[in-house]
Amino acid sequence: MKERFKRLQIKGFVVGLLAVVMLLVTGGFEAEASNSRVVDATRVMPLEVGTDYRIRRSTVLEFTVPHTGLWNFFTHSIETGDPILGITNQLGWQVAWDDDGGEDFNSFISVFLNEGETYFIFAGFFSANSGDYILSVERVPLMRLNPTGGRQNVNNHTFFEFTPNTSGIWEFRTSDNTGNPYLALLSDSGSIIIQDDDSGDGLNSLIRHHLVAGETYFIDAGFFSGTSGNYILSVNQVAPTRLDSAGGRQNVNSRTFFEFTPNTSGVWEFRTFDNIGDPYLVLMSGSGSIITQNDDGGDGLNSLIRHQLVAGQTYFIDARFFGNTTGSYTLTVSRVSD
Ligand SMILES: [Ca+2]
Ligand SMILES: [Ca+2]
Ligand SMILES: [Ca+2]
Repeated sequence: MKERFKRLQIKGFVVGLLAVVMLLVTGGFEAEASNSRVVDATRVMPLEVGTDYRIRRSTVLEFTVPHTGLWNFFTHSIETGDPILGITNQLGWQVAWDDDGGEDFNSFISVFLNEGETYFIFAGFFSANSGDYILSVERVPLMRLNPTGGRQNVNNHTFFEFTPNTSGIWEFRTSDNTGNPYLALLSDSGSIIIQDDDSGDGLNSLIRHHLVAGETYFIDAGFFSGTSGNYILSVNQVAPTRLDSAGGRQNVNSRTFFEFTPNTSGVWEFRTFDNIGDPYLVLMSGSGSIITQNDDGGDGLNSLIRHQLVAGQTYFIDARFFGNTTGSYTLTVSRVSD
């Protein structure tokens, strides 16, 4: 297993290096579209959706992403040889690579890409310069979640698109699992907002986050480290815990969203103490944008936020722990003199 991993790592490096070198020399490699389009072998040719590319020599193709989402690059119909695929971005950094992720010796890459960005696809052969197979690309259809939330069965790695109908705290929870669920929440540009492995019951995942109505998010519903299984994904808006408008104290035993509408304008203090673990506080406006956040401004690992608040306006306090850690603490909210 270790030997195999080592071999894969070396192959991955070689694929990346080859792709960069081939980009530097740009051209001289031959790809032939099976739909008999004339190919200019002196250029990096574009890779297009809906076209099969017959690869007979190591080739670099240029792919400009037509829609944000999950894309599959895969080889099939091998006549001879052992396909390998690599993807590099415009800076030459390797994004993904694969040797035998498909059936038999075929390569299979599934990767989240953003609209308008350009990538270079290296289609080659393991320990050989030639062979004969077909390369194709397809967009994985995104499942659209109901804007009011709901339940979905997840039987394999699935990307959901979610545009909530109301702003607030939304919860993504897995249950009834076989295997080890893993969830990630992504922005519409594909960057990870937050991810979680086991914050739910047992191996289940649980994410709570403030989402904005009308904005698009992606949920990467998968399994830990490429394992498989199935589970139910539940998406619900959850009511934040309401703090007294005059302040007070609260026990925090897991990540909690508080809603706070101060009764007087002025500087308010949010302070953690009696901590187990590493508290982390985030103060947000009523629309969910971050006003300020603090990790260790209090005693030891405790958090401390002082900020000018306006009477009658709603704020959220995301009372959590550093990173994905857990613990408990007491949170006090009080008006302090200027
Ligand atoms: Ca292969
Ligand atoms: Ca898990
Ligand atoms: Ca801290």
